[in-house]
Amino acid sequence: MTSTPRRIRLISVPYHLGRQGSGMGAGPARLLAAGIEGLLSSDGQATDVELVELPGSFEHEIGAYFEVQRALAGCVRAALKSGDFPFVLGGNCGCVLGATAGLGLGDRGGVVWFDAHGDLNTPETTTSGFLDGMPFAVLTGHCWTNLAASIPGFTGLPADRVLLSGARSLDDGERDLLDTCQLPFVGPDGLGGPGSDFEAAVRDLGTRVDSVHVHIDLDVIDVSDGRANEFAAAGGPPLDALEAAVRVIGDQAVVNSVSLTSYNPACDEDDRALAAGLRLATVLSSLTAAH
Ligand SMILES: [Mn+2]
Repeated sequence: MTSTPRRIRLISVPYHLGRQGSGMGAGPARLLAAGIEGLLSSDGQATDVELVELPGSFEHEIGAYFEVQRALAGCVRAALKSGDFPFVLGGNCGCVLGATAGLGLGDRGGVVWFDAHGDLNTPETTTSGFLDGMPFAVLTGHCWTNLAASIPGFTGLPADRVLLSGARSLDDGERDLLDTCQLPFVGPDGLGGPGSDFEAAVRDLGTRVDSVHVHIDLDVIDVSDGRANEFAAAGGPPLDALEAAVRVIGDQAVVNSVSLTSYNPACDEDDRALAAGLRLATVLSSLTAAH
């Protein structure tokens, strides 16, 4: 689908587990310093940068994690009101919660989620206690329901309106949840452009949704293409296949917003994950056309 590019609102969310600039929370600033804004503007598309900041001081990790999402939801809503396309540069995957809440996905909005992991743990299944191993389970209404409801505009999505893509590092509890709720899933080998399993899955998703939020956890890239964060995993898709998959979404669906998250510069000694992130950001920016 082609049409006029929209002005991009680059929303930087430099938080990880409620702490500013810590670990993956340093990712957005690194991507900005590497020139992501200029890159997105290079095809003549105007780009604005906005920073999400938490009011007050850090008290509780879980509370702050959701407070970041409440602030992000407000920024996304404001961007849409101005007619801009929300492009979230997030510390971690929790940003999908704030982004989709700000959009107000209603009855016909969906999410395409790229990640090496499932992010489908719950407080009952996690063995590590890692809160950012749970946001996909939160999005689909399986846990933290009170806190999720505190994000203005948040509604849990039924499993048939999401697509998990590229995941290969799933805990037993996450596999159980994936199976029980029959959440649509394409593994790393199925990613690609026209004719791929991924394209078929996006087309199928398109029968149930009118528009999608596209989320990329940068650790979806194979570790041989760069170490995006401390959870980087082997067995990922070739970068070309990943790029082709992101492009094919634009052929099959209206993209309402995007998020690129979970880049920890401290893990990326040779800056190759950074380069992959910038490459994927450019592909994501090609999905911003107004339909
Ligand atoms: Mn993730």
